[in-house]
Amino acid sequence: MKRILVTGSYGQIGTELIGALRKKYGGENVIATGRKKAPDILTADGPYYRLDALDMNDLQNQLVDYDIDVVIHNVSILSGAGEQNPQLAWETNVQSAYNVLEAVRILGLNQVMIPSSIAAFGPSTPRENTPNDVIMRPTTMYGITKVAIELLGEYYTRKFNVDFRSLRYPGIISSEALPGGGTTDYAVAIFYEAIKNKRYTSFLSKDTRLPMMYMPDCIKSTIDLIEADAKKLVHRTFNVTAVSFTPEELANEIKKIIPDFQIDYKPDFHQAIADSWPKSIDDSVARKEWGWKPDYDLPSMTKDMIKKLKAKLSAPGK
Ligand code: AKB
Repeated sequence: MKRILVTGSYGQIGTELIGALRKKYGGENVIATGRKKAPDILTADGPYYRLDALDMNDLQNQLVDYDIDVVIHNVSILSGAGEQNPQLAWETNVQSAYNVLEAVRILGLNQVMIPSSIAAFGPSTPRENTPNDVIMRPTTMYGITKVAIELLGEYYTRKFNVDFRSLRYPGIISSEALPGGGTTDYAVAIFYEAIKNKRYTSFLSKDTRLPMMYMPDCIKSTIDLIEADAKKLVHRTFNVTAVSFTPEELANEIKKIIPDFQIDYKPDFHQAIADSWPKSIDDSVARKEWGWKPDYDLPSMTKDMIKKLKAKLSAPGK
């Protein structure tokens, strides 16, 4: 049985990952942490601790007190927010990841998982079917921090035998917690607006193709990688994806369920970020080394997302 501490747990991924981890490993064995006061969903069936991952003393104390084996370090400033405040993005993303890696090394913990992103690629990377091992020269601060974290984690594996693992998440679509400050966030906001107002203005142009994944696949990939046999891992950082689509294609899929939905396009500063990222991802290395396979495509994701969000938004008080 593992005891897992998750940082940044009230974010888009953490909010749903905590529930899935608690179901699998038991509520008491999954410690949700974050700087803010916990939302109810994170305190219902397990511990929550207010932790700033930049506070190395507190971080190490909690890892010892809770007798942790595995850390999932989800703290991150995303791409759009990172361009608004690059200094904060560097400090938050890289310094906290360094603290976590150091704490895992010093305390001899079993494993650390720190997500990366398709943002780790840049304009000189091939944009179609981007391979796992390829030139990476990102032009956003967020992307630069993700490359730094990948390299740092792999260094800790080579040099100190730390079991570091990382997934390059594409855009994640989910109905529980909103993402904040990302470039792929449009693919979540569009669903809220389609249900509430039947119209949406996209900050990306209609033909901007990006790799994406539905939350159940995101959670599955995360748990599958944590559980993967270390002996089978040749790599430590993995491309993962499920689908690639444009805002126009997503809008057309939504229109099949909400026929009077309308979309228009007003690209803003996010467009340049998206234009520097892959359009589609080759995740064959993850498939080969630990059996990755997504469950959702664009139609099945759209159907499930609208069903879940309609139920959520019609609940009392929403
Ligand atoms: C973002 O848009 O910044 C993130 C990401 C792709 O890592 N969702």
